[in-house]
Amino acid sequence: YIKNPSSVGIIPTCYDGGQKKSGVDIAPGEMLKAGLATQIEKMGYSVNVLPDEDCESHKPESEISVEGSNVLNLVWTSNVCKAHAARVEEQCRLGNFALSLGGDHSLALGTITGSSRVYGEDLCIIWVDAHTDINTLSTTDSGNLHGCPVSFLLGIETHPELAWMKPIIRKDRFVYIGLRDIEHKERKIVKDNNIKAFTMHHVDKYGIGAVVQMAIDHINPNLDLPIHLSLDVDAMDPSVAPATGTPVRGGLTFRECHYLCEAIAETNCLVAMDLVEVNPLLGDESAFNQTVAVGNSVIRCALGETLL
Ligand code: 4U7
Ligand code: MN
Ligand code: MN
Ligand code: MN
Repeated sequence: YIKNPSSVGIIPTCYDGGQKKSGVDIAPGEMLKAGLATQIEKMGYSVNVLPDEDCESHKPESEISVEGSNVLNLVWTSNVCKAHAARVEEQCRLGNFALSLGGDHSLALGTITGSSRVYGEDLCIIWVDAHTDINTLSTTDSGNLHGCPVSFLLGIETHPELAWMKPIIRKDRFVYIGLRDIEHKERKIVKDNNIKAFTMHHVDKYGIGAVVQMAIDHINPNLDLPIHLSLDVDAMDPSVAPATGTPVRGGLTFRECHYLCEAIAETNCLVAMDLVEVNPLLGDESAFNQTVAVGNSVIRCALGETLL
């Protein structure tokens, strides 16, 4: 695969159907309005901003219900993510860095499927989040698909509607950082499937430097495999990134999250990134500006801005 891509494809998908709070769909527009593309260009990349996906056009006439599950918007989410996957795949095939802007985290069903079509079983995933997002259709209490993408990506859950995904993500090439809000049933799934996880407890105990090092050593010890970073802004502490739908106190500080992105940039293995769950409508104007700005800032860090 191409190390150090010189072009970035920004792929906005304003999807909010994986959860119930409106506003997460305007985040890509706000992040771009705040200057993201120009900022990345100033770093020396060529930038191609793709058009926003028309999520309304993917809305089915009627939704299906799943027996034993209160899941919402399964068909709609599937349709949107399938379209998004094709766009991520295309950027990866072109050798561009594929930057997905969400939208809620259900979008990862598409982002990671797209990159995995190109990089196959080599692909390593770093999932940075307060939450494990590993509910299945039967364990989800909220019915929100943004709490479920990991179970589909790792092949723990399937549904005919999502058969296009054909997940090929290896469980030993997947790692979590930043966890602090894990549901009971999710904890069992993480343990039963032996998924490597660094919670905030580990960040406190070892420090962010050692945690990122251990995470990278686990998935990519020889630094010869491509990495996809899926970053949920709620991984950061609500004092740093307040405008998000499911904030949890005790998160990554401003520097911890930036350090994490810098350390991943330093590997030269990063091929794709998702920045999701910014909801500009939650909180006042300063919370909104702060969250959009920090989202753009961690993206630039992951692209190497702060490295010498
Ligand atoms: B996010 C939750 F119940 N686990 O399933 C659920 F706590 O993408 C939260 O990480 C999911 O923001 C959070 O609804 C999804 C809840
Ligand atoms: Mn998430
Ligand atoms: Mn989260
Ligand atoms: Mn959230």
